[in-house]
Parts: sequence; structure tokens; C-alpha cells
Amino acid sequence: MELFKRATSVAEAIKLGEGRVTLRGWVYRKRALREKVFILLRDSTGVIQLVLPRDKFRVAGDLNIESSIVVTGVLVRDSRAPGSVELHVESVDWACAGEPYPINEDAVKADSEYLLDMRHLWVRGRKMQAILKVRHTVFGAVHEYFRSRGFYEVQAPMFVTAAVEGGATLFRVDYFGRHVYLTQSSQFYLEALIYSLERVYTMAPSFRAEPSRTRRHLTEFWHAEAEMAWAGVEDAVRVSEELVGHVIERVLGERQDELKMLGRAMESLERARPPFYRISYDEAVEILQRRGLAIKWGDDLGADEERALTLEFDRPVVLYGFPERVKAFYHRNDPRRPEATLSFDVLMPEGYGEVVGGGERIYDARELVEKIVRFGMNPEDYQWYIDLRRYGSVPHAGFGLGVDRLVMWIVGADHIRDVVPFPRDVRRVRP
Ligand code: NSS
Repeated sequence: MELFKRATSVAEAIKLGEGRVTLRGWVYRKRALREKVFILLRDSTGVIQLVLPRDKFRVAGDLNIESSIVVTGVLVRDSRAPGSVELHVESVDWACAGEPYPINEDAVKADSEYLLDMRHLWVRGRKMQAILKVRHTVFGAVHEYFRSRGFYEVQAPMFVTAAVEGGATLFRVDYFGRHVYLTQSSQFYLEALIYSLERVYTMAPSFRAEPSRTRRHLTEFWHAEAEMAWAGVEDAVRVSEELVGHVIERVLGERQDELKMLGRAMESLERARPPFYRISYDEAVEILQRRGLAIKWGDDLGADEERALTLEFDRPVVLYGFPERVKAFYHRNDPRRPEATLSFDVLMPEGYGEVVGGGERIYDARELVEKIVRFGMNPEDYQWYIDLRRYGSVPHAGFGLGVDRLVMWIVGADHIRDVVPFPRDVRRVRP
């Protein structure tokens, strides 16, 4: 184990540019000439070229892609090498030869699902590595934002007994002979916790039995949710756009190399600073009608509508004031206009669409029961949720951010699956 501890990271070695070091990692590419073997060595920080005289290291000739090795040698600057530094290897200290690596161009071409089946290996790839680093920064930035703004982090259960976002996408689980569900959102639990902590947030998986395969739906996704006592819809809008802006700023600060490698246009990210554009649902319907879409007031905006709308904007958009019937029952209706709700979505530009959904909650017990009944649901299923309104209710608001969707926009991915290491959708729960 001493041997492994002595190692220098690839990024550090490239920075050093000279001296004797031990490096450890995996064979990324290999090229054997008559006298020398060139190996690109990959670790979590980068790639560097190793040069091994062939006669000295017969083992090097046998190493397949992704074999693991530890080598010691001398760093030499060479403008032809990637990173302009290479390691002239003096000793191979350790090697674990891999079997022929199954991910190759032919296999990928032959089967469109191949890389998904091979996710347990594909996560090593440089593209996935860059995306995982962006995810890391995004998750850290979400916590950082909330904690620095006086929100307490809380945890909600994943086994629940009632729908938050409608019964159609509930996953039913056998719970010692009873039926319970996997949570669609932690919102109701956050609403309970504001009476203790006033401003709360959580980041956890949410589950939706989404029957269709789309570019932006998973059955299990990461959900960052916040809830605030003594707050209205405008407060929730402001916090959510600040949160999204903060996350993007952090990624721009920490992940330039990864964004470049992924070919993401930096300007789109730089433009995503709050305040975002604000358009009402009414205006959105007009814009869409002008573009020739068959939509009328009262219709929900689907992926096509959101796409058409966000192609018109170069910055994120806050869409507010949705009709009652397209939003979940808990949204407070606009007292000045009861057919509309005090709700909003944040949509990302370039056709990406919704990443945040939120709004003001009904805080009056009678109003809540009436709406539950009007929505054809059973108030008994929401007994404890209604209870919250019976003991010192306060105006409150909150929202949920789809973290994977935000990462998708940040890296410019075509599909949400591409930004999750082990994605789950209607057809896939493996690996
Ligand atoms: O259904 S939401 O619009 N709203 C809620 O769940 C609220 N209960 C949140 C709250 O106010 N606390 O979902 C919120 C976001 C949505 O904007 C998407 O970005 C994301 O969650 N979301 C998803 N991401 C990936 N896959 C699926 N299936 C998915 N569903 C929602």
C-alpha cells in the first residue's frame, strides 16, 4: 500500500513538468511501435503519455485498454505529448491486466442500447467523467446556496401514503402487505417542517412512474426542494432564480475545462444570471398561437410548447399564473383571478424547458378541503396535510428544482440519461 500512497496525480505531474514521480491509473490508449510503447494513462484528474522502451517492459505490450498500472519514471517536457509533458518510465511497479475491453466502436454501432447496458464501465469514459464532475459541483452549489441563505437542511421519507403530483405517476410498493408509494416530492413534509424551522430545503430522489420515454423524464430523479414560511409566490420565484443562477456561476467558476471538453457554449451559461425573463401564462399562450401552435387558454404546456417558447429566449424564463386545472391541487388560486393559480415554472432556454416548478400554497384549511374535493380526491387521504392548516397556519411558498434537468442544460446534453451515471426510465433499471 505504501507504493500507492506515494503516487502523484496526473494533473499534478503535468504541472510539475519535471522530476521523478510515481503515477497510477488506467490505460486509456495504447500505441506500440517497434522499440517503444506509448500509453495514455488516465486517472481522475487527467491523461498523460507514458513512454516505455519495449525490451525493458514486455508486460506493457500485453496490457489491454483499462488495465490498471502503477509506474515510476522521469517527467520530460515534450510539445508533441498531450499536456506537453510525458513520463519516461523506469519501472512498472504494479499492473493488473484487464481482459479485452468490451466498449469499442463496433459494439456501440451494432446496438443503440449498448452503452446503457455497459454503464458500469462507461462511467470511466472521459465524457462521463467530465459530466460527473459538473454534477459534483452542481450538488455542492445547491447545498451552499441554501445554507448561506438561512435555510435548514431537512430529510423527508421516501415511503409515503398519498400523491403530491397526481395519482397517475405513483409507484406502488408492497409494505408488509399494505400498499404505499414512493414519494413524488418531499413538498408536504417540507410544509410541515416550516412550522419548526421556517425556511427548509432538502435534496433527495423523487420517483415518478412516467410511462413514456422522453428526453427529459426519468422514473427516479434528484429533486432539490425548498419551502418558506411567511412567503408568497414572488419570494419563491426569487429564491429559485437565485439558486439556478448561483449553481451556474459555480460551474462556470470551477468547471471551465469540463465545459470546454463537452463543447458547451460558455456564453449561454454566462447569460443565465437573474433576474430571468418573466412572462405570464396568458402571454405564453399568445406567443405560441402566433407561432401557429394549436393551444388555447387552459391547456397545459407540453414539451413541444415549452420547446417552441424557450427557443425564443436566450435566457431562462419564469412562466407564472398557470390555470387551476393544469396545476396540482395544493396551489393557491389567485384571489384576483380565481381561474388562475399563484404558481410558476422556470424554463431553460434553447428549447430545454422546465427545470423548476413551484408557487404559493393554500394555507386556509377550508379552501384546501374544497379544492381537494373539487379535484375529485378524498380529503381523508390528506388528513395530516390539512391538519397543518389547523394550528397556526401561515402564508407559505416553495418550489422543486429537477437537478438532473439543470445539469442536462448546463452541459448541453440531448438526453437526461446522458447526465445520470445510472439512469432509470420506463425500460431500464439495470445496471
Ligand atoms: O412536478 S414538479 O413540477 N413540482 C413538484 O414536484 C413540486 N411538489 C415541487 C415543490 O414545489 N416542492 O417537479 C419539480 C421539478 C420539475 O420542474 C422538473 O425539473 C423535475 O422536478 N422533474 C423531473 N425530472 C426528471 N424526471 C422526471 N420524471 C421529473 N418530474 C419532475
